[in-house]
Amino acid sequence: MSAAPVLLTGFEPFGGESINASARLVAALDGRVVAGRRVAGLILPVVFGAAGERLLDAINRLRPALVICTGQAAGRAAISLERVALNLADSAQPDNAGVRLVDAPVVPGGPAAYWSTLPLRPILAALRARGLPAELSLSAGGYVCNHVFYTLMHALRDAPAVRGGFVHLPVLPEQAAASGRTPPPPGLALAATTEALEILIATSLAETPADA
Ligand code: PCA
Repeated sequence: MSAAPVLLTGFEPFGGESINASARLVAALDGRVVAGRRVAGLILPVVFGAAGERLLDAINRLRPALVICTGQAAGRAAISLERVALNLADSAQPDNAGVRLVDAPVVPGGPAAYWSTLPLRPILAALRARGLPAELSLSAGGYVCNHVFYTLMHALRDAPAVRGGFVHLPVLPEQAAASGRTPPPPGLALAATTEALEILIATSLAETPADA
């Protein structure tokens, strides 16, 4: 039997854009072998509820050893390692199905929050050692990314051997240039985010106990 894969997710474009940096990242890494495990890429809809359902389907089907979800956060200058998933959907922006949620739980009756189970400090150190811009982040926001992050951590709550977490990415340089904003948002090249995710996956697998 081949080793359990790494599940890597990104999102379709949203907010009127034609590109999502996280989808490009997933396309670049899908099928690659990192630290002995195949990366299985999955693009999620930017839709409350449906995104989480697609993620859970993939987890049940693939039985991954590690799950990393990614999304784009325009305005961030560094690869943001999200620390905490909140049981809250609250956003000014409607999702791609036109739904806007305010003060809504992700899982009714669920705990207020879950911590990421990725080894964030070793990942941060490894990324910085390679000259890649990275930071710890205290909030994944109240939109679909946090919704997916909470759905993931809730699903993994009884599977301590499977680490999971969420990473926000800056936009790509071409998105920054096309934004029309002055000043443009900071951009980070696909080559850099791809290398960063390989490091993140390898570090997460290396920090997982062998008997897990
Ligand atoms: N970013 C959004 C949702 C999809 C994405 O790539 C967010 O930060 O919630």
